[in-house]
Amino acid sequence: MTTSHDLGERTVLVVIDVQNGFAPGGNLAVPDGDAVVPVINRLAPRFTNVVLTQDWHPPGHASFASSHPGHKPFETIELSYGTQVLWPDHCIQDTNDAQLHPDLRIPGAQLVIRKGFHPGIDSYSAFVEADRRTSTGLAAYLKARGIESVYLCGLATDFCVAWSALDSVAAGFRTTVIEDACRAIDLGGSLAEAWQRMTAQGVARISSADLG
Ligand code: VGL
Ligand code: ZN
Repeated sequence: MTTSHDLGERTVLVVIDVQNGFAPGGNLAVPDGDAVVPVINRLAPRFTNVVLTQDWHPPGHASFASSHPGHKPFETIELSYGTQVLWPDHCIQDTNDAQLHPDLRIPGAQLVIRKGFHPGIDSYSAFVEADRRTSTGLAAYLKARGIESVYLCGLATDFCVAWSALDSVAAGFRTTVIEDACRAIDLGGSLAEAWQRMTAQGVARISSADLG
């Protein structure tokens, strides 16, 4: 890609859910999830603005299979707001599983946005929760700071990164996903589907090498 990338004041890097729970040994381990850490550690200092997200569920959260007797992780069910994939218990507030990965080094990160804390609503997106109404406040925060362009990386490409990217476009930000700084869960073709949807909505797909 020959486009030039301005990583300055009007741009933010949003680092999605780089937490123990999504790394090897975590409760919802993403294959090779910890491989994003060194890539993101190199990228982050190049951006003027960096924001992190943290999946932050209360015990008994509606997205947990354990909250729905007779259901198992990775099945889907219908909740009031639509279809929900059921997950193993993960990223429970204030547990080790919910902590940011210990090797993540982003001292300059300006905001940690926690999501998924409403007991009955999941939130893959950093912007709008799964009921598609409840805002996390992130778009308003970024707009208040004059941000126009959002770069995304982290875990997992096909869930929290993709949903965040789609909502970023919908909120009016120029939106780019840094593919090699992400890893996917890939449930039943979800990764290919996520890229199709992102590309169709105008999300740019780059590699960290494209940033020069
Ligand atoms: C995520 C499933 C459940 C993610 C979070 O970070 O992609 N996926 N909670
Ligand atoms: Zn979650």
